[in-house]
Amino acid sequence: MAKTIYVLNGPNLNSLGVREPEKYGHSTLADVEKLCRATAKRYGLGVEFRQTNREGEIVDWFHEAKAKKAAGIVINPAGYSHTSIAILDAINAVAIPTIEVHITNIHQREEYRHHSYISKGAKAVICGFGVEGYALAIQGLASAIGAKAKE
Ligand code: CA2
Repeated sequence: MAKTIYVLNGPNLNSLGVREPEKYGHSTLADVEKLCRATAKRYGLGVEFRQTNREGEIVDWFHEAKAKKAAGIVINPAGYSHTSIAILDAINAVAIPTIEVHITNIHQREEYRHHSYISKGAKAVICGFGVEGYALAIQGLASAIGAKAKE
């Protein structure tokens, strides 16, 4: 059976491509989902793609991913990156390789965005490549879990 990865998106990312395109670009979250599915397919991976505005729901999804034996997780925790010890605890609790993605380069932005609690538990962090960062995260995750690209 095909391995599955979870792609989790935090608060306000439902506005992607609709508001503040000068900051976050013109791709919508539906476009990001298509990009993730197409990238994962190249490695024979299935995708569970989710977005929520609720912190606890993200924590629940980590435990669901564990219960369903997900092979990896890509997460853009959005604003919770800078506040959430609960999501960091969930990453550590489930011990599934997790890649943190940010569309923007958070280090070029306001001081309060420079620190992410999530990074401490993430296998790798990608930021500043726009939504292409999701595809890069899936490629890196595929390599880390030994999923080979199909010809
Ligand atoms: O660069 C990223 O991907 C962020 O995770 C985006 C978060 C921000 O809080 C992080 O510091 C960096 C914000 C997500 C909100 O997304 C919006 C998209 C379009 C319009 C408004 C918000």
